[in-house]
Amino acid sequence: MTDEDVDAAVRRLSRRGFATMAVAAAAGFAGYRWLRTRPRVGGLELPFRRALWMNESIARAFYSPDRLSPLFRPSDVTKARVNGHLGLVENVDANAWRLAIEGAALPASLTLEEIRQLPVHEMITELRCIEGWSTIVKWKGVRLRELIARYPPPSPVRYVSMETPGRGYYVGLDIESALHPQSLLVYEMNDRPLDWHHGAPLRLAMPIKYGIKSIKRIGTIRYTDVRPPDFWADRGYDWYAGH
Ligand SMILES: Nc1nc2c(c(=O)[nH]1)N[C@H]1C(S)=C(S)[C@@H](COP(=O)(O)O)O[C@H]1N2
Ligand SMILES: [Mo]
Repeated sequence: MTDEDVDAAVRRLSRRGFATMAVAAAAGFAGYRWLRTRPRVGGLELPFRRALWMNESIARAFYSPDRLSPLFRPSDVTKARVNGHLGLVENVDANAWRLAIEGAALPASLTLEEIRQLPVHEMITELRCIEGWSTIVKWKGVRLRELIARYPPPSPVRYVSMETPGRGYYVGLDIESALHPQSLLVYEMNDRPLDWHHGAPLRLAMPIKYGIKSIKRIGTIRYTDVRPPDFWADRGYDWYAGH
């Protein structure tokens, strides 16, 4: 698919979006009341949830492992910002921590040292929060696809889920996005080891998706064929969350 095809498709969609708005406006308050009384799926009325599902199918059709999130220069790096402490703890003992990989052909429990032995990848990318702000961050770690290749599932799977120890925060990822070359398991941020606010000892950085998916303090990675629940999707946000 060329950029022109994408542009044309987006134009068609925004026309369709405009038409929907016009109908909604004409329907007025009755329509609004109808919408608000629809059954809810994941904290969201069904018609809205359907719109997110449609967005997802379009985003997935346009997905390509070659489509990279923009890269930045070291001088572009901004002051880090902290957002969200769900599932985090202040006193992290990196020596006691393990990364569990569940659903793998051979179950694995890795130390931080073992993860640091894997091929290192660095990138300077944008962390975009759905709240509307963004930062430019230098990340260092190992590609998720490298870890998946070394500890693969027994047969191909459609999803990967990740959660903090204790499951205070959890995300669900489609396998295509998990295998994207810019999906990185990170142990250093802006040339320093991660601190606990940013998810020590290991977090995800996934610039092809909104910040909600970049889970901090990963405890478990699990392969599954069933779409995994996701903390913010359970509270009304988009499950796919690509941008
Ligand atoms: N464990 C955990 N991971 C999390 C969150 C959280 O609350 N808990 N918040 C998410 C959100 S909404 C964003 S925008 C990013 C922010 O990452 P930062 O604090 O390193 O800027 O982390 C994501 N990962
Ligand atoms: Mo966010």
